[in-house]
Amino acid sequence: MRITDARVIVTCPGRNFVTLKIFTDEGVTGVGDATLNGRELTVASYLTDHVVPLLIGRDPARIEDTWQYLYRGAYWRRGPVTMSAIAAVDTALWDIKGKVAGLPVYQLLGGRSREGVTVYGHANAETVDEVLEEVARYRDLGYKAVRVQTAVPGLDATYGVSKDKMFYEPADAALPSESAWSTERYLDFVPSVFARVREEFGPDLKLLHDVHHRLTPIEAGRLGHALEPYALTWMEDPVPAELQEGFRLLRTHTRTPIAVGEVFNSIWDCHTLITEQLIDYIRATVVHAGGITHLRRIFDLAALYHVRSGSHGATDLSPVCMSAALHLDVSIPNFGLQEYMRHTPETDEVFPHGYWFEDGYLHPSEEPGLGVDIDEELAARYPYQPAYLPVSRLMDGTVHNW
Ligand code: EZ4
Ligand code: CO
Repeated sequence: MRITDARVIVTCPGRNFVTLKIFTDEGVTGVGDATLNGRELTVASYLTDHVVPLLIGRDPARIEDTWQYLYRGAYWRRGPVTMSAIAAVDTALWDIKGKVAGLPVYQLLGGRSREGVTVYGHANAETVDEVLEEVARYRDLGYKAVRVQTAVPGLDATYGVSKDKMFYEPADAALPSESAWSTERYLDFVPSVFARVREEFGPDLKLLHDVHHRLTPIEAGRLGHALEPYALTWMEDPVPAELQEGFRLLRTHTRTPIAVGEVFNSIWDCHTLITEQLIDYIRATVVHAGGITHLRRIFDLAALYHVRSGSHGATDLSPVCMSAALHLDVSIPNFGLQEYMRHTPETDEVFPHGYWFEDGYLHPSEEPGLGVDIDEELAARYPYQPAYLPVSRLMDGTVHNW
């Protein structure tokens, strides 16, 4: 079997997505997600201009060889653009392999390790009273785990708080919007939110919170310590993670579990975090971390050090990425949790998929391959629209981490 063509499809059914579709001489096709929120067209160009010409004529069965060819062959290693492009190719090739074998991809990865994939939803609101209602809504839908984010009194906009409750979309402006940040107000307020939520919902519901890279290690240590009575499942991205050694300081100050890695693109971004047991959950994803092949390598390393998976699953990761993630989630031994932000009906229509939600669990499709496709005709009706993520500034105007 040979690859005959590969198309890069950019579409905006409510938000932008970049998708690679690979075609073969035997009519079997495969899809891969290549969406990099706010920088979408760079990956589209990387694929169209520099990767698609290398795919034509290759044997689609050689997944590992193609991965190494694109990674080593570029000479310039790692980075979100390169690794998202490689991820798209890798994901599409796993899809093809599954279809050729007549098996869902999770069977090729070793088969099921669990009955379903535990997912968490996002309860968010302006006030604590409202957020209690949101948490109740997720609990009533069957969710076993809920991320809780609220507005902070005195701040105009806070990460994770959305107008449309089910479809949070931070990339919302043709040019980046800006918001003001105060660490003092945030640290003062957040523990009181979790005190109320834990009191209302009891010990069983898993609670999570995303700090979104806003703190220093010692500030994060203080927050984690203050949250210990409320037994969070994780505190996410407490500090920017370029300085992996920085987590040693944070780790000595709190027993609140830590989840990091949604912006990581390779095993080298997290090898110190994992091998020194500085984190508890690794949040790398299929689309941004080199596809199923490389993400499985990260999860296997993590398994040796008691680190579990907690893959990113925001709306900017397409249903193609979610489909691929679920095949990994259901098969690996060290699965932890999977983030699940629902897509809009327009997005779901452009990407017909076979995964489904029931009673707090997502289930991968049983169809051969990944069980997802892109409707190219429908996709063409939603042209690309520039959309940027916001920028955050301190009260004195200094650029901070969004
Ligand atoms: O801000 O995916 O945990 N989820 C997140 C997301 C990220 C977006 C950025 O594109 O932090 O909401
Ligand atoms: Co996050």
